[in-house]
Amino acid sequence: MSPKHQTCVVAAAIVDRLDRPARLLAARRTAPPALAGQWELPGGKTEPGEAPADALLRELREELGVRVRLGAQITGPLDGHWPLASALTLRLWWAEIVDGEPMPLQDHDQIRWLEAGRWLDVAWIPADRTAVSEMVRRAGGP
Ligand code: DCP
Repeated sequence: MSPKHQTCVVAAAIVDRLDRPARLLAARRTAPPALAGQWELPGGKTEPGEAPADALLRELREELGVRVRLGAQITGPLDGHWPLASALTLRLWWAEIVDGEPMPLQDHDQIRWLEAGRWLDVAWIPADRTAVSEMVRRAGGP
């Protein structure tokens, strides 16, 4: 399989504004049982042949009903990716909503805007907690 056909997981740190993020969107998963009730940065897997950024735009449209503009990638320690519990890794981007009001349409039963200083206030999936902690640290935030 060529690398471009390899599945990766993509997700977005959706914030109120890319140039000065204050609020961060968290979404609570409904499945699988091991992850249900935990919060994540919304996203999902790329489909065969799909570019990661395109997959992310599709997932956010399907799961939350929004169209977003992607900002910079938020780089993790594994060649820019973040480790997941599975063999897959996560690629993460900053994003800002350009159309639509986010709603939990599939895979989630709740979404929540976390105010500045409260980005760690939900029960994040451990991989996401690592990334969000690092985002807060890099921003010099609380
Ligand atoms: N994941 C994560 N943190 C995120 C997004 C995803 O830890 N911010 C993990 C959870 C899953 C895996 O990545 O173990 C794949 O994510 P999804 O189940 O959301 O992806 P899909 O919905 O695309 O998968 P499928 O097509 O298998 O339903």
